[in-house]
Order: sequence, then C-alpha cells, then structure tokens
Amino acid sequence: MEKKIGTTTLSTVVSDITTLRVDAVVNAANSSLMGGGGVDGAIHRAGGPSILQECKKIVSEIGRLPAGEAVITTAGNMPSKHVIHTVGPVWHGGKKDEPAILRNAYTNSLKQASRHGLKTVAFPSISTGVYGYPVSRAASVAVSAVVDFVKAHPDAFVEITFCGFDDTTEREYASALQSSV
Ligand code: AR6
Repeated sequence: MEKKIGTTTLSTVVSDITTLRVDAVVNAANSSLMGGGGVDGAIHRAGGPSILQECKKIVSEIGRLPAGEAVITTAGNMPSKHVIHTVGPVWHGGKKDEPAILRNAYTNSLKQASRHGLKTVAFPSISTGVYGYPVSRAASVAVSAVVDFVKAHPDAFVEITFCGFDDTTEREYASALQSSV
C-alpha cells in the first residue's frame, strides 16, 4: 500500500525491519536502552554490539529514555544507516495517556530523523507486541502522527514505511493509511 503526500511516499510492507535498506529504522525499545525481545532484540542481533555501546553512552549522558522520546545511533552491520530508538507506551486499557505517548514516539522519531537529514525511515508497529497496544488503535495513532508531521514538513522525507512483521499487522496500517486524509 502506498500513498503520496506532496513529495513524500507513505508505504506499508511486510518484512523483517532489520533487512531494510533505509536511512533509519526505528526501534521499539524500552527505557533502559539495553536491548530486549521482539524487534529490539532483532535489531541488536542484526546490527551487532556497536549499537549497545552507543546506547550505553547515551544512557550515561541522559539516563533512562522516557516513553515517547527518541534517540539515534548508527546501525552497525544492518543495511540501514541509523537506528532511532524510541519507547512506546505499555497498554493499560487506554486511560493512561497511551495514545498521546504513542503519538510522541512517532513524532519525536521523525524529529530525530529530520534533524539528521535522513530521508527514508521505516517504523515497526511500536507497542503492539510485548507492550500489548491493540494493533488497529495503534495503527490509527501512528498514521495520524506521521501524516501530520509530513504535512507540516513537506520537504523533510522521501519515504516513510510502516513495516509489519506479519500480514495482519501490515493490513491494519494499510487500512489506517487508506482512510487518512
Ligand atoms: N521486524 C519487524 N517487526 C518486528 C520484528 C522484526 N524483526 N520483530 C518483531 N516485530 P515488540 P513493543 C514486531 O514486542 O510492543 C522489547 O522487549 C512484532 O511482531 O518488539 O513496543 C523491548 O525491549 C510487533 O508487531 O515491541 C521492550 O521491552 C512489533 O514488532 C518491549 O519489547 C512490536 O513488538 C517493547 O514492546
């Protein structure tokens, strides 16, 4: 699924995000930045130990990364050039500001990317694995955050990809993208 907003293409794909040749892949990390399971584990395994070294340096400077914030490292051995590490919200039923925190995770990741002049970015489905955020709700927050950012910064990006690890997840982002204006 693809949609163009100005000169930026928004797309969805089913893939292992660690194999994508983009300027930055986004990592659904946790506040420790010390790695974990899911896409976080996959990124550290594929990228190698240099990513963890850079994360340790960041933590020594700023401490734990609050949910909704984002930091950047290189991508080690992956075909991408950078990893933007963000922390999504843990789903508690929707009454603990989860949508606003998830929106911040997307917006702050794109701010990091544009600050570094990165033109192609791929996002995993942040918070919808271990953190339990329902996928269709997460997809609509994610797409709305990205669409709003792209409209406000029309020259910033060439392509932003929503990368599902499975067909069902990809379909939710495709459908959210389809119904976005
Ligand atoms: N490529 C693309 N997507 C993937 C990959 C991959 N290689 N592997 C998993 N996914 P999760 P969260 C999908 O649990 O919910 C970690 O332990 C997965 O199928 O990775 O934000 C962190 O350290 C799901 O659709 O992230 C944190 O502690 C999506 O990525 C915690 O999990 C997100 O699932 C963060 O939980």
